[in-house]
Amino acid sequence: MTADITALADVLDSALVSVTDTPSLADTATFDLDDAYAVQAELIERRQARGERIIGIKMGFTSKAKMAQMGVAEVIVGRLTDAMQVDDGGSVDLARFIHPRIEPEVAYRVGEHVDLDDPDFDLTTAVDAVAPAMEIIDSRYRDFRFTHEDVVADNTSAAGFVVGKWQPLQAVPDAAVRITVGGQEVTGTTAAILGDPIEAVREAQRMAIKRGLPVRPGDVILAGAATAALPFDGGVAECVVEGLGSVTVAGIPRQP
Ligand code: OOG
Ligand code: MG
Repeated sequence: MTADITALADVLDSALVSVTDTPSLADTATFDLDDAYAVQAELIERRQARGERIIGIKMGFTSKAKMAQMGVAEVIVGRLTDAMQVDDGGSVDLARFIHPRIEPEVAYRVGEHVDLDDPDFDLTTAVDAVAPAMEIIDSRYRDFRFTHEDVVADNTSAAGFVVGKWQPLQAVPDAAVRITVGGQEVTGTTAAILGDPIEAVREAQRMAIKRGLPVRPGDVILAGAATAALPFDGGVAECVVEGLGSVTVAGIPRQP
């Protein structure tokens, strides 16, 4: 039997809109990775119908720390919309989320020339800026418990992100990374991201072509977290990437 893409998208879209978790889809439905990307595409269409704009893509599970924390060992790709973006130094109402976590990211910006249809095109030479960033992830699944297919269907837990000041493109193959929030701190290195976060851009190109995701001038590409994510229950979260500077966001705690 083929998976009912619309029915699976219904479950995840209502979890998103009602800010209520849902059990893993894989508990009760059979669907493969192609189905999962089809569910993700349908969810994105619904967001667009509600007025959101696609402004980039995000890579996931590009580091061993993330793979180990979440139990998925495959690289995944999801989409970023304008409604997810929070200004650097800005604040975000955590009541928007079910059980938000925050993680350090490296962001790349796509330059003017991009053509995924050209076989000689190389996205790593088309990015023109790099910045420290953070991602707020908010799995729609209960207790962040999901399979590889589940998390792809759920647009890779994408919920929010903040990009620091864009810097002229420079290599950051082994830059120290630190994220602090709510008295907790995690440190790591950008080398944890596929050996060098620019490799996540190469992977983004490969997966965007395979999954038919557009990549346009000005788009943001998140390379994937170098460390495990931290709970984001309120207060200021800060991420510092050596050589790139810092980025902050304040979380307004949910009212009891
Ligand atoms: C899935 C999202 C993974 C990353 O940076 O590895 C991700 C999750 O952890 O819920 O964004
Ligand atoms: Mg991430």
